[in-house]
Amino acid sequence: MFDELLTLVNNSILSHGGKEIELEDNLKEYFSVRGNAVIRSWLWDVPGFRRWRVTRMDAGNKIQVLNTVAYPEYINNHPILGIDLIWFGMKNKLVAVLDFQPLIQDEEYFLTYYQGLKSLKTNYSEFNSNKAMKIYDSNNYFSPWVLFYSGTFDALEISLNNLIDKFLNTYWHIYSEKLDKYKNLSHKDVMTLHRNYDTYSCERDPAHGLFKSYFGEEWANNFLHNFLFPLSNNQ
Ligand code: BLA
Repeated sequence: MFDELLTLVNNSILSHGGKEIELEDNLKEYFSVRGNAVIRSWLWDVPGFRRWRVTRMDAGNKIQVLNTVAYPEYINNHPILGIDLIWFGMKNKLVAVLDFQPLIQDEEYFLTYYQGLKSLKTNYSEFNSNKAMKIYDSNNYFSPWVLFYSGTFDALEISLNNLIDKFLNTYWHIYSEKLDKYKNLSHKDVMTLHRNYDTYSCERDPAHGLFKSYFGEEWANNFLHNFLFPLSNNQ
């Protein structure tokens, strides 16, 4: 169900100079023991970024996932791009979260990098889930303009393809703009904040149980620590 979106994301990366990095076989594609699910991942080397990963899980009418995270180079204190789309077939429930994940919660940082996201959000009132985050802390690595939908897939009135396309373009725009960059975060600060992001995300990742149940504990642990959040220090 997210195949078109996957193509859209990967094509967007390619059109910005992305080069695919070869992954070991069991990360690239892995089937569940019972053969009822497959998880595929891509790792990209993109100018301006130190790491860009994409994951697509297909468990038929049970679960569908598309997840991507882009980490800018350390010399670049731009927000981290994060997209998490999960569809639970039994409940026909869609959780869709898109954000420019801020390295810090600071007014000036927001003024520098969030004008685009702020105006995009005004056109997507459905992505304004007033459900408080339960697993994550909305004040840590989430922006005030996070696009957050939680509801049935059928109730969604907009096209996810259009939204993702606009969202990615808005993010690329930060790179092309000659805006006065935020000055108060050094290369070293960014390194620490990326490390904290991975540790924090790894500790809370609600997908760990899901991966464990489909692909086994050993594979799930390896995937979490060595692919999703390699800088996390809770190995
Ligand atoms: C929620 N994300 C979830 C949930 C799952 C995943 C299973 C719980 C949904 C529910 O039961 O309602 C799935 N998370 C994944 C998958 C991966 C993952 C498949 O990391 C990895 C392949 N999550 C992100 C990113 C963002 C994010 C990049 O990985 C930011 C845009 C956000 N996911 C996010 C949020 C929630 C969520 C905000 C809601 C959880 C809450 O209420 O705190």
